[in-house]
Amino acid sequence: MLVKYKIIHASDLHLGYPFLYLPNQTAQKRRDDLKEIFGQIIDLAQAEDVPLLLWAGDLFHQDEYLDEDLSRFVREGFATLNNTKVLISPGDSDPATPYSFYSSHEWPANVHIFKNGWEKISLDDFNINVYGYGLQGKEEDPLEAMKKLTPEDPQAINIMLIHTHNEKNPDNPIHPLDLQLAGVHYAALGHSHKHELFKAENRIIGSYPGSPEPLEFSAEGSRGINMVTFNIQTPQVHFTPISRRQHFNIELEVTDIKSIEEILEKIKLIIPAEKREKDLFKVTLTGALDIEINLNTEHLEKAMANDFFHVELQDNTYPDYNLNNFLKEKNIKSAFILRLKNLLENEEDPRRKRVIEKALYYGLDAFLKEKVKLR
Ligand SMILES: [Mn+2]
Repeated sequence: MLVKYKIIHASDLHLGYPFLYLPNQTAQKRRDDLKEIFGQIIDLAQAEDVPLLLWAGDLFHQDEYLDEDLSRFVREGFATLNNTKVLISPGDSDPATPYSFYSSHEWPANVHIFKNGWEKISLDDFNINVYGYGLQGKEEDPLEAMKKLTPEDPQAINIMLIHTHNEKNPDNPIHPLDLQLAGVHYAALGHSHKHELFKAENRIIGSYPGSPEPLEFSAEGSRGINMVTFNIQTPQVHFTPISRRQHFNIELEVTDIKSIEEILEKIKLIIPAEKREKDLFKVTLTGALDIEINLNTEHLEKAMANDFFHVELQDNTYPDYNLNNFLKEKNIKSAFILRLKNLLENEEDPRRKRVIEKALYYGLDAFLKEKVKLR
């Protein structure tokens, strides 16, 4: 008989994340968002009556201190899942050290935390074996651990649960071959904050669900968790968006803009009101800025603060000086411009180019305004 069921595969919520790039109050709201997302995952597990909730590490972000309330909140949440076995493989942000929540707190009976090398948990009713491996410190190499895994029962659905952080080789990506060699039907992975599917011969063999809520500006788009079903031993992965807010990086070209007010208007025009109140925006101003405009990003951010959940500005503009006109003058100013233009043309490194560009405009500020505006 074919039993129809779904399992949840989630990872990298990073509860307690500091959000250091945000003002304190906003950072606190974001930490509350993470708790809310945790609650949503619990609700989903209940609504879908999942027999398994797999957590592939970095549930907590416990770098500096342990928040007892957060631990209680999570344990109470898991305890409400009467029909669900919760399996956790700790990650590099929440390794199962002797002082971690995982080792020092009492967890509900339906929760199992992997922290002793490879362990197997079987769900006999569903013919599922989950092989889990938890990180206990930051020095372990999950890839090496994978090589030691040998699933015992080829008739069962064999799942591997692991957080793939690799201290010695942080950029070493997981290769589908690594997963194939592990000999499992589905690798429930954690660590990458971006959703990713791994396939071999057109079959899904593993996946990163990614972080269910974006943590950084580089994480654009909606984020979520995996709902996994099995057709005998073949997994089907349904990525389920769940994130509360999104990050947007927006560029605004200011070349034809005549005032600060116009910049504000343009930003509001690009970003609809409902998104302003909800999402997080980084607006990068580019192009030639009218030299009459006195741009102070901090003031501008304050002027917009009431209309936005979070907005920050990056000033990448350059002053709209007419260099060709200056060059006609044949004086110390034109000699300065000529010298720096020369340096610019001969420089290949984009970072050094930007430094020379800045020097050029700082110099011109000094010549023309007798005051240098840092940018
Ligand atoms: Mn991680």
